[in-house]
Amino acid sequence: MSALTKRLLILLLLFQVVTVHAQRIKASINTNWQFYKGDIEDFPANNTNVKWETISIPHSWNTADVTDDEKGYYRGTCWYTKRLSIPASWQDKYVSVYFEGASQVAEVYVNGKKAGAHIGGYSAFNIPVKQYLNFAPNSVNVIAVKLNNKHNDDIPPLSADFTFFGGIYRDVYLVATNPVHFDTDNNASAGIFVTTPNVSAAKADVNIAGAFVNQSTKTKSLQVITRITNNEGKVIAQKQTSTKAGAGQKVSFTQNIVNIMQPTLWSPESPYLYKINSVLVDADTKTQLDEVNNPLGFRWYSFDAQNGFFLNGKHYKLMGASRHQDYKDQGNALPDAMHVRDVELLKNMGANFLRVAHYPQDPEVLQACDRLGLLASVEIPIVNQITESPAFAQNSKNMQVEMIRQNFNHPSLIIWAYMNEVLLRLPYANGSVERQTYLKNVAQLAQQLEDITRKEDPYRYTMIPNHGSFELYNNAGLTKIPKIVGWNLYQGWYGGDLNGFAQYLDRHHKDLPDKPLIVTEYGADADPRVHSMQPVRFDKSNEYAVIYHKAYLKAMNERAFVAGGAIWNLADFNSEQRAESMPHLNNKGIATIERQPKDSYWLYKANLWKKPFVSIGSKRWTLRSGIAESTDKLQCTQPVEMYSNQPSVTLKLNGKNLGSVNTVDGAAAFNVPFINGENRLQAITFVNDEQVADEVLINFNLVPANLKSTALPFTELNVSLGDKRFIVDEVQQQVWLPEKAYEPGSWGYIGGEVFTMKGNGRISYGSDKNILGTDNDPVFETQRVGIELFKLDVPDGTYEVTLHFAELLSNQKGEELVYNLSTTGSVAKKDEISTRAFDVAINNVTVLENLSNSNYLEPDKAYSSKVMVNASHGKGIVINFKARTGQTILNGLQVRKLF
Ligand code: GCB
Ligand code: CA
Repeated sequence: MSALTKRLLILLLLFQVVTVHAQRIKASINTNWQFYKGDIEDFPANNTNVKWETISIPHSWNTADVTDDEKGYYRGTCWYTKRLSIPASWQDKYVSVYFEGASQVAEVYVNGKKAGAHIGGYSAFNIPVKQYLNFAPNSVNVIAVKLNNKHNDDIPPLSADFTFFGGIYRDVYLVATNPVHFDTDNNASAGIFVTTPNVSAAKADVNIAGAFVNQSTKTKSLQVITRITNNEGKVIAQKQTSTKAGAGQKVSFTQNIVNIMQPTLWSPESPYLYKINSVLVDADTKTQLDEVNNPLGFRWYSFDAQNGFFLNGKHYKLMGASRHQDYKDQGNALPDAMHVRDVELLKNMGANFLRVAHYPQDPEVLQACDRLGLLASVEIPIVNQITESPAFAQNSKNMQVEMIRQNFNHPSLIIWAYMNEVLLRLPYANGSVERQTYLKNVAQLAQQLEDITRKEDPYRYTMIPNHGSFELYNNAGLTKIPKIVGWNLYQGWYGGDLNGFAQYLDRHHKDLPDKPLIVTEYGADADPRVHSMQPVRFDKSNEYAVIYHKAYLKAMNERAFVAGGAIWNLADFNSEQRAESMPHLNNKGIATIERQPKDSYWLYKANLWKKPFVSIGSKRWTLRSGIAESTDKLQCTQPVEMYSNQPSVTLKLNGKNLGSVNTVDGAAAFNVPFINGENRLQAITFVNDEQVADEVLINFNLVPANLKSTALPFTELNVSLGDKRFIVDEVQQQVWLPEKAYEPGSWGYIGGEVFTMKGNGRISYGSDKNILGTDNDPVFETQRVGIELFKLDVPDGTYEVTLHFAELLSNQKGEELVYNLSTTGSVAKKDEISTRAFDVAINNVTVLENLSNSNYLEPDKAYSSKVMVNASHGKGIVINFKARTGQTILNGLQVRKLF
C-alpha cells in the first residue's frame, strides 16, 4: 500500500465516524398550487371569495393569450398560494423557499405576513421563511406569492423580440438545513464558489471560497472539509479547515487545493467532470451539519483577436446557437427535461457553443452544457434600451450579480454578457443633447456592469452583443468596455445583401484589431410550411434560410479572427408582437417551435458533426405537389439537397439510382423526377465500404399538365396568388402551388400584378400583417392585384371552387417593429385606404357582387367563399373579376373535382 493510499484510508475511516445527521433537505413543491388571475386587495383577509384554480408549477398565465388574434397579452398581477407541510422537527432548522424563477416582480407571503420580495423574471431567489411558520401540532402553513409581469420602466427587459410571459415558471423548492449551514442567502447561489486559477495538462490548482452561517445560539467549533472526487467517485484530493463561529455569525473561508497532477481535462469532446463535495462538520460532536456539491471541470481557454478561441491549448471555432426558454403552447413553463432536450438537440448537431440569450435560464441548461460539453455564455436581460434611472441601473447590477453567483460553478460557462443591442431603440432626436447624455449613461452603466463582473469573477471573459451599427457602438465606447465584442448581424435578411456580412466582419478586424469577435446572432426566418424554388430574401422559405446560412458559415470559416458564431435561434420562439407569416412567433429557428429540425439544422450538422452523416434535405417536406412535365411525361422534377459530411452522396428514387454528387460545404444538390404518389428517397454515402444512409417517403400530388388528361385525371388544385412559393398545410394535407399565367389546356391567371408593400424600407414578401381569422397567413398575405380572369381548362363535371381574399391595405399604421434591424430604418407608413369594389362571376354567373370593404372585404381579415360550379360543353371554369372602383384582387384559389 502506498503512503498516499494509506493516508487516504485513514482519512476515510476518520470520516466514517462522522454521523450523518441533520442533512440539508431541498425538495420541490411544484404540485397542487392554487392560482388566481388577477389582483386580490387586502390579501389574505379577502381571499376566500376568490375563485382559485388548481395548477402545477411550472406555470404561466400567458400560454393562450399570446397566440390569439387579439393584440397584447395579460401583463398584470396574479396570485399563487400553496399549503406547506412542515414537519415538527424543522422547528430547530433554518427553512427557506427557493424559487428558480418567477416573472417578474414577486412578493412572498407566509401565513399572511410578507416574508420577502424579488425583482426580475429570470434569476433565482431564496426567501427565508422560518420565522413565519406555525409549528404547533395540526397547524396550517400557507405560502402566497403575489406576482406581476407588468411593464416596469425600472426593470429590464423594457422591450424585446420575445414574449414576457408571467408566472412561477421554474421549480420551487422548500429548503431546510441545520441552523449551522453553508450560506444559503448569497443571491440564491450555492454559497460556495469554485475557481481554477491555474490549469495545465500537467497540473491544476483549485480555489474554493464560501461562507457558512451559525444560526444556533452557541459558539461552534467547525470543520469545512472539501473533497474533490473524480467521475468514478474516487476522492483525489481534499482539504480541511478548522474554524470557530459565534452564535449568529457568518464566516467566510477560502481553501486552496494545489498541484492536482495530470488532471483529466474538460472539453466538448470529453466533458469530464469532477465533483467538489463540501461538508460542514461540528468539530466537537463529529456531526455532519451540512453538505453541498458542485461540479468541477479542468480547462483553460483564451480569446485572441487574430486567431480566435483556444481551449486547453487547442483551436476551436465556437459554433452553435442562442436559445430561448419557451415552447409551443407552454410559454416559459417548461419541465426540466425540455430544457435538457434543447441542449441535446444542439449538441447532436455537432455544435460546441450555446449563447444563453437573452437572460439567465433554468439551471438545467448550464448543467446540461457541463455534462454534454458545450461552451456557453449567459447574459442579463437588458435589451434594446435602458431607462436613465438609478433604479434601472440598480436592478441591472443586481441581476448581473445574481447571474454570476448563481451560475459561477459551471465549467461550461466562459463568458458573462450584458446589454443586447442596447442602442437599437434610441430615444431623443439625433444630434440632441439628450441623445448624447443617453449614450453616455448607457456607456456608464456598461462600465459599471463590466467592473462588477470583473470583480466578481476575474477569470472569465465579458461581452456586449451589439446590433450591426458599427459607428454607433464604437462612438459610444461600447466596443472598448468588454473583453469580447459580439455582433448580431443580419445582412441579407433585414437589409443589404449576403456579402455585407463578410464586409462587416472585415471592418471590425480592421478598425478593432485587438478586440476578439463573436458573431452573437445571425439568422433568417423559415416558416416550416414555406418552400421555394426561387428563394429570395424575406420570403420565409426554408430554401432561402439555407442559402443565408451557407453564406454566413463560409464567411466565418474563412476568417480565423472570428472566434465563433451563434445562430439566431436554436428553435422558433414566441414573440407576441410579431405579425408576418406565423404571427406571434419568430421563425429564425433552425428547428421549429416543436423542435423539429429544419434544413439549416442538417446543413450545420453536415459541417460540424464528426461521425459519418447524411440527411435528405427538406425531409420534413413529405407532402409535395407540382405540375407534370407534359401529358405523357407524368413526372415533376424538383431540386432536393442532401446534407453530408462525406465527399459525395448517392441518391435513389424508388430504388432507381439517380447518380452521385459531390458535396460542397456539406451540401449536394440533386434534381429529383417525382412521380404521382409515393416517392421513396434514399441518400447513401459510403464510408470504408459501409453505408451510411437516410431515407424519406414523399407523397407527391402530381397536377396534370393538361387538365383534361385521362392518364392523370384532375382532382384538386390549390393556388396562392401573387406568390412564387409552395405552402404546405399538413393538417389538411394540401399543398398550395405558386401562381402562374394561364396556358391553354392548363390553368392560371390573366392580368394583374403581384401585390407589394409600398414605401417600406425592407423587402417584404406580400404583406407583413397578421391576417386575422386564419392560420394560413402566407396564402392570405400574397395577392394578385388587378386580376382579370382565372381560367381552368378542366373536363366537364361538378367542382367546388373556393375563393380566398384579404384586403391588405388598411389605414392602420403598421406597428413599428421593435425587432426591425434594417439599417435603412423603416418607419411603417400608412397605407392608402382601399376603395375597391368588384364583382366575381364564375362561368358567367355573378357569385360575389360588389365585394368591398363595406361588406365582406374587411382590412387584414381573411374572407373565403366556396361555390359549386358546373363545367359543361368543354368550357372548363372561367372566373371573371370585374372592377367597379379601384382594382380587383385574389389571394388564393382552390378547385376540387366532386363528380
Ligand atoms: C436581434 C435580437 C433578437 C431578435 C432578432 C430577430 O438582433 O437580438 O432578440 O429576435 O434580432 O430575429 O430580429
Ligand atoms: Ca428547473
